[in-house]
Amino acid sequence: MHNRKAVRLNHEKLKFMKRKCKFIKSAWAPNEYPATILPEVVMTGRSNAGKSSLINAWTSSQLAKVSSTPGKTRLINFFECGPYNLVDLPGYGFAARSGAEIKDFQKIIESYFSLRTQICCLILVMDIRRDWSDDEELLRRFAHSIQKPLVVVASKIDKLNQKDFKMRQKILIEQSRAEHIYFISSTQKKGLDDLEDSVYRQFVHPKINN
Ligand SMILES: Nc1nc2c(ncn2[C@@H]2O[C@H](COP(=O)(O)OP(=O)(O)OP(=O)(O)O)[C@@H](O)[C@H]2O)c(=O)[nH]1
Ligand SMILES: [Mg+2]
Repeated sequence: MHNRKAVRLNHEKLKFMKRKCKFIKSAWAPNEYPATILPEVVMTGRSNAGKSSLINAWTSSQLAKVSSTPGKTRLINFFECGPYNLVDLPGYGFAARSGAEIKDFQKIIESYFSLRTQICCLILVMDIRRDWSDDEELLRRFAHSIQKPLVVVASKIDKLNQKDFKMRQKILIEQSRAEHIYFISSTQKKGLDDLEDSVYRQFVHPKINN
């Protein structure tokens, strides 16, 4: 059992340490992964969903490359964020990629998930305006099969007015059946503190203390 005060103090310390977030490296093959055993919080989701933007908002930096053209992130990018790493993956569902390229991406992502034992949770980023699709369902089942918690993050809430936001929020909660779901805007830095706080307390901290 964790002492609540200790967790809180630890998290205050984390917030301080977060200022020192840094890019570690990009990797493709497993032998290129950084040699660290820090717990890893992994961003997954469709291309253009806002994974890299979330990393930038999370780390208050411009460390991750962002683009309005889908398919910007092409390697596995590792960022050190105090006592844990944030990992940015290439997105799926990007139609302009060739069949061979899609297979290559699947292979590197599968290798990462099967070899990286310190993964503490998967964050599934999706645009709040999109419906839960077969791809998201596959990812949900996959996370379950490798026994990793899945946190759904609906991004770009700044694109909706209050009425549409409420409607989409309700729909996504129903469609995803997610135990953990957050609604954020990376550009307006909304909902981030709550997300980081929960991910840290529920998934990172227990792993550090194991
Ligand atoms: N308005 C708004 N735009 C956002 C937000 N998050 C991301 N975007 C925009 O969405 C586009 C895609 O963002 P990225 O962060 O590059 O998306 P990604 O999921 O990393 O995409 P890939 O690297 O292709 O997998 C960019 O034009 C971002 O500026 C947000 O919260 N609000
Ligand atoms: Mg990206």
